[in-house]
Amino acid sequence: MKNLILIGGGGHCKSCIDVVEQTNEYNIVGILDSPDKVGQKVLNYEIIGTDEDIAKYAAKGYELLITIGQLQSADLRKNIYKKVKNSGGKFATIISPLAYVSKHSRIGEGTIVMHGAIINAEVEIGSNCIINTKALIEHDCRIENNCHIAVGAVLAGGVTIEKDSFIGANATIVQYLHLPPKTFVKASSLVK
Ligand code: JB2
Repeated sequence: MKNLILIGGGGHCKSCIDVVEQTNEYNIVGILDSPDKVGQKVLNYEIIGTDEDIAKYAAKGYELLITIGQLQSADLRKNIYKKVKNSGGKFATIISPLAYVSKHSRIGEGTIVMHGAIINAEVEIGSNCIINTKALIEHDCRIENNCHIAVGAVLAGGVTIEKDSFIGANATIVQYLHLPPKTFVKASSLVK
């Protein structure tokens, strides 16, 4: 088992913990959050420090995963990503055993693919992304860094989502659309 530190101990963290536990690949050492939350627990895991401790755990060779969600802006996750990289930290890439991920796809570091997601052939997903529960990413899609594809969203074949974007729950993006950086798509939208 590899040691893992989670960064951010809110609602998204709970969903991430469930996915990490199902992989049977990681020992979750603890969570980093704000100073006032140190000592509290999220599910069975303790908040053991703050972002000031990232370098300490990176030096021990522990892997890290950002477990803060992303709705309006990617900035917080991007800043923490930089902090981990500057500390020489290694990101985990987490794939739920209950997801289907084509062997002909590529997934970047620090990205989590959650339960029930489907990632089809020739898909490329960047770093620091959330492919949330039951999202469907069809063939030949490209999702750049720091994107959140929320629960149940559907990307038809050949869609490109540029960096720092958010695709809301149950939204549908029709085939071969190319969406620019910082795109924000509201839940249940049909984008065509
Ligand atoms: O800079 C930070 C920081 N800022 C906020 N560093 C660290 N390590 N932690 C930080 N946090 C912590 O992130 C907050 O103290 C809080 O514990 C957590 C955010 O929790 P919250 O439940 O408010 O949001 P979330 O990002 O976990 O989940 C949102 O996004 C998900 C995608 C919710 O809207 C969920 O419902 C949604 N599924």
